[in-house]
Amino acid sequence: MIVLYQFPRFWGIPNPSQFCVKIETYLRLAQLPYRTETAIPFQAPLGKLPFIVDGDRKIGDSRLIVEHLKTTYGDPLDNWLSPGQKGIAVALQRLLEEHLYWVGMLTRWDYSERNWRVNRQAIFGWLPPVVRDLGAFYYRRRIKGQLLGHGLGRLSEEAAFALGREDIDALAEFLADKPYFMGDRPCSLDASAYGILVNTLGCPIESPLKDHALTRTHLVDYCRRLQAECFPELPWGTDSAERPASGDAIGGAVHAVV
Ligand SMILES: N[C@@H](CCC(=O)N[C@@H](CS)C(=O)NCC(=O)O)C(=O)O
Repeated sequence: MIVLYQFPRFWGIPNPSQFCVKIETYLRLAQLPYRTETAIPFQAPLGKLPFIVDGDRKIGDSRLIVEHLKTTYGDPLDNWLSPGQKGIAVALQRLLEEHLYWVGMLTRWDYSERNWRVNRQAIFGWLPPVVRDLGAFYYRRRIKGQLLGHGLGRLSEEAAFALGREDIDALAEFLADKPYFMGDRPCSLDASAYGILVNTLGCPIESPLKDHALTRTHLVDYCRRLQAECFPELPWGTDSAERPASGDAIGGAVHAVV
């Protein structure tokens, strides 16, 4: 069985990591049985979560994981897209994962001390005290360095959030009144979009980015619908800055498709 290694659930959403939500959503949309294990990035083959173990293969990076799943188990999510639609889906995925994601990282790791405390509790709170404190110190410095490397961390907060609002508006306009990003059926882009968006507008990290996303109500409805379809065990709107989500908070859980 596929084993998905990720942070524990928190905040009433599938995961505080956007890319972990993406892979768990993909597995559920594609109806692939899997189980989860908690992990820290240090254990991952590429130093980042999520990663999966499938038989004798250990694979990191959500894009490579999806590629492996498609090659090994078929491509029920994207096989109906035309080449042009596939191109648009890749472009939007890059907007989400390579740009909007970083605006979200800014809100968690560098924007306000209150958000940092909330983020710290979600990402490191489940670890033993010494590992927790060292991990939080090390990774905060590391992520701030990544933000500088990306370039977004060099902008004023005002400029960075203006770019983030543009991303949100582009997504909202493209989604319009469709149930899923590419039409009437979900595709792998929806796994990515839900992962980033629910971690923007559905978690207790407060920022001008979240405030703006909440004004695009059909994006909120979209996240609510995806969560109800893919994670019915997580009722919408029960997010809390303090407590893990119900279900497999720490340890492993099996999700079998029947
Ligand atoms: N491109 C990677 C990004 C994964 C990623 O950035 N994961 C974060 C958690 S959301 C992480 O583990 N960061 C730790 C680090 O960068 O040191 C993917 O698609 O999987």
